Amino acid sequence: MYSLDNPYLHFSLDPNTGHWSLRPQTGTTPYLEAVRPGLKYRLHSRPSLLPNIWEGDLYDIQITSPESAPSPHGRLNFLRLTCREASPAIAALSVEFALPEDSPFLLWRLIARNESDQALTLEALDLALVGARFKPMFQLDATRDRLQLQPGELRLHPDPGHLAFFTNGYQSWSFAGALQADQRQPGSRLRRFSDAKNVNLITPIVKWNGHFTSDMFGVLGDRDHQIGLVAGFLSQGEQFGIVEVVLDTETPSLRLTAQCDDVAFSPGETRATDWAYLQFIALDDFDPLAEYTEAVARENGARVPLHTPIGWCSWYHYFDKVTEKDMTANLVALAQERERLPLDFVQLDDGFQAQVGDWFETNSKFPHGLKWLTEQIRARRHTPGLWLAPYIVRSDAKLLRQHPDWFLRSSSGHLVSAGLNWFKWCYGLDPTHPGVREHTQRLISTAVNEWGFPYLKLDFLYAAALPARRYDPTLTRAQAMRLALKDIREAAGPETFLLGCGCPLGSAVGLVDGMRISTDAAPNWKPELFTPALSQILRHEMDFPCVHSAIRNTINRAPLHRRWWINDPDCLLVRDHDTRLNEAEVRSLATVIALSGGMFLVSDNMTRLKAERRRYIAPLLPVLNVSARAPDWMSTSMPEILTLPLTGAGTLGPWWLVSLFNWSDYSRDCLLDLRQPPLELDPEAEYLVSDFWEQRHWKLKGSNPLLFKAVRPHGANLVAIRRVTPEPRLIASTFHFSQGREFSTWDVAARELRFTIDLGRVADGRIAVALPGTPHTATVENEPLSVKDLGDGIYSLEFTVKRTARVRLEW
Ligand code: 9PG
Repeated sequence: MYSLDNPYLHFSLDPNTGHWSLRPQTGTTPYLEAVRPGLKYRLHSRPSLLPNIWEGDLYDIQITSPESAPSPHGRLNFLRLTCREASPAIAALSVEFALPEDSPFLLWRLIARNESDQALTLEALDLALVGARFKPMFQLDATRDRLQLQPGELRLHPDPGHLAFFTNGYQSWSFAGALQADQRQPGSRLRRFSDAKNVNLITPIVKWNGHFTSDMFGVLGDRDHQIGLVAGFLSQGEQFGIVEVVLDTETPSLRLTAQCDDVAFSPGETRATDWAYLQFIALDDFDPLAEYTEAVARENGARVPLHTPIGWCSWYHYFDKVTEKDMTANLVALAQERERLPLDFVQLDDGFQAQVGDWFETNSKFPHGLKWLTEQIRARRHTPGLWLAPYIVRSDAKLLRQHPDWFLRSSSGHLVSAGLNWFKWCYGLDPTHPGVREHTQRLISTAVNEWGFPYLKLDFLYAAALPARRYDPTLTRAQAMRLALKDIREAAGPETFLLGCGCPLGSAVGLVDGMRISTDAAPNWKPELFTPALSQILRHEMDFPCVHSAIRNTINRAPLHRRWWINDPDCLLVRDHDTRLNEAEVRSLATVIALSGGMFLVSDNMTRLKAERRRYIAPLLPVLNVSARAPDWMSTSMPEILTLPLTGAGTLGPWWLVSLFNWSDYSRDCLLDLRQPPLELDPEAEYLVSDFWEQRHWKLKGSNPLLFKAVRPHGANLVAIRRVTPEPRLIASTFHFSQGREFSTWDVAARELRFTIDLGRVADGRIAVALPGTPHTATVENEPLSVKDLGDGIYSLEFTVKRTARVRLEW
């Protein structure tokens, strides 16, 4: 046996079979045993024949002695395996295994070589096959006898509990969340119209209960024992990487595949995969995906700007009807209010262009053009942003007539569908075509340098990666997607804020600054289209615009935030006109967006927004840079709990922000046991709970559950929970949803409390503090401040913060 060890993991490689195993240094489970690689290819001359499938029967095995080398993940220790198919060998494989010296994960990749003198096409490289469901039919030994091959085994616990799988959808809008063993992978009824957008078209459609696929990474979990396995890829530069699991027995089956898209594979050529990743985790860790998401960030040199964009977007109120006048009217409203509502970016979305594809011309609704618009925006001290969809073209665009050779086509020469969008068929541009590359780069640099946009929302990016025949036939879809994004970044320059949207996630790490990680929001809770009957048909569409699906992905993809990029949870809609969202739903959306710590764009008509609804915008600013976690992330795709531990100035912290949601269609009680992870409150201690939206507070013993009676359907609560201590302390604040992060100083002396609130905006509000005595002096910015005695040693202070406010209390 050859092995690699670090403080966490023991990896072993069997020199007789070439199969490998991974287990923890301590304990007998979880483990993977006898894991095999696999390869699928075709003879180029006979593309219609079934592919040759080589699954783990390895010959001429050679293993190099361990080597070590530095990497972004610390020093790595390597083992290399080389092997062949049974003779006559057409393909040869090497597998490189790398165990970091001091991190709890395994990395490995495959390098395939065409050993024959025939042209091949490569379909897939399987990085791992393990478990009964991915057992090969049979293998041939060197004398061509049929032998039974060991299927290998994946076991999370000796006595397995309920299994679940966290799936990450292909692109921004695609479903992400946990699925249980008795559920099916969510599918769509709109297949022909929507699959090109929302799913990786090469991934087989799985139909049984407990059979799931995921893009880039997935998490297999045993919920009863809170043990999980993260399986995925560090990058998507070479191929799109897929995780497939079957949870139908106590030992689940796992396959990791790098999709090679039938690219040409000539004699003597080699092709490597991206690095695959495995890690055992505790599902009830506060941040169980930290290690994996950070490794991906390091591998790709992720861009994470310090400042999160805050702004306004035209789409979710005006949609494609937006006019130049709507833009200027909202700009005036925003500029007038910027003291109280500092929404910096003014982002024009879809609706200005002559056609999707014909970007260099505006339509009649924008008579002054885009340069004029950015000048207007800048004149009012706002920052302009623009929506573009550079790789998708609507069937009625001029570009299709002008450059039919720029488009992705099937092997029979037909245009490849990019799905039905805006009720028209759309097609994808070939990002490997020199004409397309020149055109796209000119578009991006025109938008940045001529029109003057330092912020671009780049949408429908998946259209560059559709399965098709490409100008450069040697590139996989993943390589073409990466090329497309690199061209965009190069043309935009390093300073431009690029927001990816409709984009395969793993492809964009290191190239975009922000990424839409959610399904589109909409002014409705569940999917709606034209008529109640049609809406009913769409009710179970997981990737169709609606607030419910936007919330689901925003919660489930929180671990990517500020690691791969800044997460964009999509826009906040708070209006009470032109919407079917009720106030409970608005409150839930506002709460989830605020707790995501991500980008913050409002998409209402700002000239008509009522004061009662502004309370769902202003107190959410400034945004937190951290995101809350759902402790129930593996039990349901719609987590009902969000928790976020915070610290503050002086003795203000630590405290927890907790949100409980009622996603059901009926009002019901919401309850949380505070003794459980991640809060683990002291059952003997006393805590103060302060409800932000309802503006009330109460005391609670750690042994009592947090309980909200009769929460409205689709409704939310948001509370701060702090331990009761004898010193002067904060009870509640209406200035900021975090109830504490707005304080930049908090200094307690013998008979005095001084604090500073830093909001970066003007706000009227109220705070409650507990003090050991009644204050005789109270000032804000050296002006007298009136204090209201609420009893029980609690005092309420009402004042205006003009960006900052220094308060002093003496008793
Ligand atoms: C602009 C919008 C917004 C939005 C994007 C994206 O027809 N369709 O199927 C369709 C799907 C998604 C979609 C638009 C249309 O949304 O996510 O924020 O920019 O484009 O058209």
